[in-house]
Amino acid sequence: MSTKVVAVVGATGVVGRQMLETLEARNFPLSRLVPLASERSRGKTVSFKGETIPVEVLSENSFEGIDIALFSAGGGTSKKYAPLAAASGAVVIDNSSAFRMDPDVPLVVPEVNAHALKNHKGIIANPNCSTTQMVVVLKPLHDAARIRRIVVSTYQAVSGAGIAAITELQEQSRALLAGEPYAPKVFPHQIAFNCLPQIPQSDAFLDNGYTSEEMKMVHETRKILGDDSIAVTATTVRVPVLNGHSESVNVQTEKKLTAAEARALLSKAPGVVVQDDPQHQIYPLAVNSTGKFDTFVGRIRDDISHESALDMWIVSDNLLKGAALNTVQIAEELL
Ligand code: NAP
Ligand code: 3JN
Repeated sequence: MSTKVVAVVGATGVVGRQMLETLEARNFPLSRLVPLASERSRGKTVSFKGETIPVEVLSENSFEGIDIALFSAGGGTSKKYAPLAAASGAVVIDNSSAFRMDPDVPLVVPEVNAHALKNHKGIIANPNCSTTQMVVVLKPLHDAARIRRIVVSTYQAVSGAGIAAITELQEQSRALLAGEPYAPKVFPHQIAFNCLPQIPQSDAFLDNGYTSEEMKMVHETRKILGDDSIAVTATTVRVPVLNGHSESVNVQTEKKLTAAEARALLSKAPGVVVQDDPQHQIYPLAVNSTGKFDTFVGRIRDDISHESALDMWIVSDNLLKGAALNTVQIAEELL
């Protein structure tokens, strides 16, 4: 297998650092790693495979000689630099929402629609974390029984909102337990000991009353499963968990699928681990998902309110399968 020159744009960020760790952990065949970030990171270094590598400041000339560019530096940076990288001959795998719904850009979860990669034109999009962990579980159910409607509520960890959000949960929890005040800076309300039904925290609600995160789940799920007729409604909630997104998912299918049948299908599904023994209090937990490559599903049960629907609980490391790991898996598929 040939080795590649790989650039990571946003290498100093929460997701970028996970990308470096994932490339290393999976022994991705690279001949050179080029970590890129903003002017703020001038002089910084990253560690990779025991080496200390200087961070380079992103510029229009950063992509000469780059084979694969993994982007995780926000939508604005992707919109400006991903087309330049592609024009220089790199294949871009972009972790932002900038190109996800572009009909010319494949939106890929390898276990679900790796086939979409063959039509790429230099830019490939990585889905939103909440969508990724859901579709990796729903794909085998859709293939077996055709999903007609999904009702999902998410319980999203603060790590999805970056380093400042992680710090805010930690510091606010300590302050409140000590009886001291702590004014929110990142989130619009107290996040410690609370749940906030607004993701992302900075965006206005849309005219239809949903948030952009909720509408990402609607549109991205349909694109990845390749079926615009699936009805999807989502409520996305930030919870005081450091890492690992959890989801309560209700799935209505055209053909009746029992919980036992779903469990059997999911036990064979790639990237999925069934943890479903409620009598022994075994079900997926966010704290156990951290650092794991798999997506966990449990509490699988027949919906007592509908003759052809199932309920389940899906958990994954939002920084890994939700972001860095899926991006690296796409790069592995390209090889
Ligand atoms: P973060 O911790 O704030 O890191 C941002 C990274 O982007 C840093 O490396 C930063 O460099 C770099 N950056 C920012 N502006 C830049 C610019 N103008 N030029 C070059 N580099 C720039 O954020 P994060 O949590 O890692 O998230 C990064 C992005 O990943 C998000 O904006 C989002 O698009 C995507 N994301 C996707 C998912 C998903 O669901 N798939 C989840 C989380 C995040 P400096 O250190 O130099 O500032
Ligand atoms: O909040 C989360 O749990 C996931 C956050 C994802 C995110 C954060 C900032 C910008 C995204 C994303 O991937 O959808 C973006 C973006 O729109 O690129």
